Order: sequence, then structure tokens, then C-alpha cells
Amino acid sequence: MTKNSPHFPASRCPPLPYGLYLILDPSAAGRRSLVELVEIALAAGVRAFQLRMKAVGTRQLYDLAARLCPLVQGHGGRFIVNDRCDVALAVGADGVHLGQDDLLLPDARQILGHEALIGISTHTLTQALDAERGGADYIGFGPIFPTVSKGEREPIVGLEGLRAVRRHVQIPIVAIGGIGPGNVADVVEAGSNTPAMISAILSAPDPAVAIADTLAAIRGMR
Ligand code: 3NM
Repeated sequence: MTKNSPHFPASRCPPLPYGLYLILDPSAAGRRSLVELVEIALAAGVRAFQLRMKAVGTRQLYDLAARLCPLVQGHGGRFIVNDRCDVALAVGADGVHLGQDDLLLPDARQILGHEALIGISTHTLTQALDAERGGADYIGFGPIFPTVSKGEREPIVGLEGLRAVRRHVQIPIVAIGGIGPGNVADVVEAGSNTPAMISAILSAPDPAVAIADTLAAIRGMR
């Protein structure tokens, strides 16, 4: 099978946990420590984490990932590194999350193997179908709503866009963009398995309360 085969084999990794997918982006955390935020989130029941540090050197990313990964995995959670397969491999992370401009999925799969979780950011139905066909374990899909957390912004896809993708894609959908405790139920209802949040949790006056409200809203849907 070549890289260009339409159906690259999916991985053998356990699926992404349901609930909240918390993205750890230091630019939204202000002066709060990401280690403390992860401890709070684990205590509140979050089991899916992604470390997303865009503007730091490799060593700084590695040091934090090496600290957070065993913490998350020690609580039965999944730890995913944004973009960097090398760092994911070095710290024993569960997988990697790739953007449309990052390494290609088959190459990431070759590096990390079939036990790894590989997610891909998608912004259109075509990208979502390509990611599924290419063997992604889940897709990120968004931005669902306007967001303050991303520099170059793709067009807002809305709940209708999410519903359309849900009708065509079987793998888990991690909806993203402008999601918080107040709208997460709508996002789950529209088909997201595990909604992702950055600012609604990391910049909340009380992250523990924001997580509890989010998980209560998600549980209320199931
Ligand atoms: N990716 P918040 S939107 C990192 O549409 C990211 O792919 C997006 O942050 C996408 O939860 C986004 O604070 C930012 O809105 C999400």
C-alpha cells in the first residue's frame, strides 16, 4: 500500500475518551501553570488532553510534555501532542494532532505506529472525508463558533456544518472553536463525540467550575 492509497489502514489504538477534550495552550492560560490546570482537570474528570505550544523551542515543549504525559496517563487519560511527532514519540504520548499544513498522516503513522492516536484538523467536509479515508482516528472540525484562540481563522462552520460532517463521517468528531459550557450541549447534539475547548476552560475565572459545568452539560445529553 502506498501513501496515496485511498484507504490507509486505521490504527489499533483505543478510541478517544468521551467527555471534554482539553487543549493546553499556554497563551490562553495567562499566569496559570499548565501542570496545575491539568491536575485540576484530571480531578474534575477530564481524560483527553492535547498540548499545543506554537511559539516555543523544542526543548521547552519536550520538558513540559515529559511532565504532563505521565501525569495524564497515570490517571488513565490520553495525552496528545500538537503537530510534533518527534516529541510525542520521545515522551511516550498516546498520539499526535496534525493541522492541514503539518506532516502528512501516512508519515505520522509510520513514525508513531498503529497503536497511536492520530487526529487531523479539518474545516470542510472534503477535508473531513479525506482524513477519514486516510486513516485518521478522529477529526478536529471547526471553527464551530467565532473564537479568540486562533490566529489565522478559517470560516465559521456552525452547527449546520457539523451536522453535515456527522452525516458523512464515521470516526469521532472533536468539534472546536468558541465552545464553552453554555453551548457544548448543542455541539454534542449536532454530532461531536468529544468537544474541544481552550479559552472557556483555561481562561475561566474558575477552571474547575467551568469543567464541572461542561461535563454536566455533556452528561445531560447522554
Ligand atoms: N483550532 P477556543 S479553532 C486550535 O477550527 C483551534 O480547527 C480550530 O479555541 C479549528 O476553544 C481553534 O478558545 C481555537 O475557541 C479553539
